[in-house]
Parts: sequence; C-alpha cells; structure tokens
Amino acid sequence: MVRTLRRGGLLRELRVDTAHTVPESPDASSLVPTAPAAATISRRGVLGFAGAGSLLLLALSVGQSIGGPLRRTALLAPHGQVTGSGPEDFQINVTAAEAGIKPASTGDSWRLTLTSKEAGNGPSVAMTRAQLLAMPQHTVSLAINCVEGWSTGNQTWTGVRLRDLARLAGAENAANVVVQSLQQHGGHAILSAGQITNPDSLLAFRVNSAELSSDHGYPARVILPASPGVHNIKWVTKMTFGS
Ligand SMILES: Nc1nc2c(c(=O)[nH]1)N[C@H]1C(S)=C(S)[C@@H](COP(=O)(O)O)O[C@H]1N2
Ligand SMILES: [Mo]
Repeated sequence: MVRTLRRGGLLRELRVDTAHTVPESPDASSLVPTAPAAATISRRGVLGFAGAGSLLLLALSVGQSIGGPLRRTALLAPHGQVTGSGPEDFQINVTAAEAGIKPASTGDSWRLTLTSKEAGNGPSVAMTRAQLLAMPQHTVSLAINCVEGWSTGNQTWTGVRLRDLARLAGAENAANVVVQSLQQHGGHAILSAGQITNPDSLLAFRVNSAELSSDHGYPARVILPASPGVHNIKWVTKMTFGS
C-alpha cells in the first residue's frame, strides 16, 4: 500500500474516484493479483473508511485512558464499575463489602503468616503490619490488567518484595507460593517461582503515596508485573511457599 500510494503521490490518489481507480501493476515478487477485477472502492475510500473507523473507536474509548470525568464518554469501555477516590481513583473489581471483609480482621490483630513447606514442620512467621513496613520498601509503576477487558493503567505501588518475604519464610528457592486472602471464597492464587523472584513483585501497602483503601486491599495486596489481574490478591493474610 505504501509503495503504491508513494508512487502516485498520496494527495493525487485522494482525488481519484472508484471509476478511475487502476489496479497496481503485476509484480512477480509481491502479492499483487495478476488479473484483478475492476475496483469496487477507491483507495481514498479505503483510507477514509479505515481512518473514520479508527477515529470513532478512539472517540469512544479515549475517555478510559484519560480517566476522571471523561471516563463516562468511553462508551466502549466496561461500565458500571466502582472506582476509589482521590489518589485511588481507579477500578475496583470486588469491594471489601462484597468480599465479606470485616474491618475487625484488618485492624491491629491482622498478621501476615509466612509458611514454608520446604522447612518441613518449621515454624511459621507472623508479621504485624508495622514489622512489614519496617522492611525495605520498594516502589513500582504497574497496571492491573483484568481478563474481563479493563486495565487500571499504571499506578505507583509501594511495599515489600515477594522474594524478601520468601527469604523471611526460609523459602528463597520456593517453586511456588499460595497467597491466601481474608476473603473466604475465591480469594487465593498460586504464584510461580518467576513471579516470586521478580524484583517488581510486591506485597503492597500503599498506592500513589496513599495508604491502601479497604476496597483496594488494605492491609496488603499482591502486585505483579506481566500477570493477569486475578493474581493480584487483595486483603492478603497468608503466604505458603512450596517446593
Ligand atoms: N481477595 C481477592 N483478590 C482479588 C480479587 C478478588 O475477587 N478477591 N479479584 C482479582 C481480580 S480478577 C482482579 S482483575 C484484581 C482487581 O483489582 P482491583 O479491584 O484493585 O482493581 O484483583 C484481584 N484480586
Ligand atoms: Mo480480574
């Protein structure tokens, strides 16, 4: 297409109607048909159709990328979604209330239990949130990409590396980890060794410099690079490293 449009000149081609549209000259080394039928659409028609279609898609979806009040103009984006507010103004898949998270279970009594199957009957480690916040904190810019077809766009997450938690559990070489949520049903994921050791894989406590809201997973949630959203478990309470 580029070769043909360049040869005649793009502007000249834009003035040619269907009746005057001539086929490309046959060429043994390309895919140009040897005996094409008469044109049923002009080249400018094809460009206009594709261009107008692209602009329409852009207009109906750009609001989702920009966010804020413009999100409502994104008619092609998933709708009826809950979002947070302020720095946490991005999509929430399941709210704390829907997941049945009781405020009492996320308060001072909350612990992150780290267990290693590798260590046999070795003791579990129970970390308070203060202890976790005293560990080296790392910040990553990552999006949550749900398989249902929406993305939060990049957000800035801060927390501890999963691999540092694996080391705490005595499971530096774990082959996988089962991450368990306070949520009774459906709130768990099994992560691979690659996901554990990636330096961008975090158990996050903050997002965009703010404390995680309960809907975004307070007291702690998993954030992973290059993974389906469903792996980013919220309201994490237990991690069991396997060999
Ligand atoms: N505990 C728990 N974590 C969860 C889920 C859930 O239902 N329960 N949903 C997952 C799915 S499918 C996605 S896409 C992301 C969405 O994160 P968000 O709600 O903060 O946008 O969380 C994941 N973590
Ligand atoms: Mo999801």
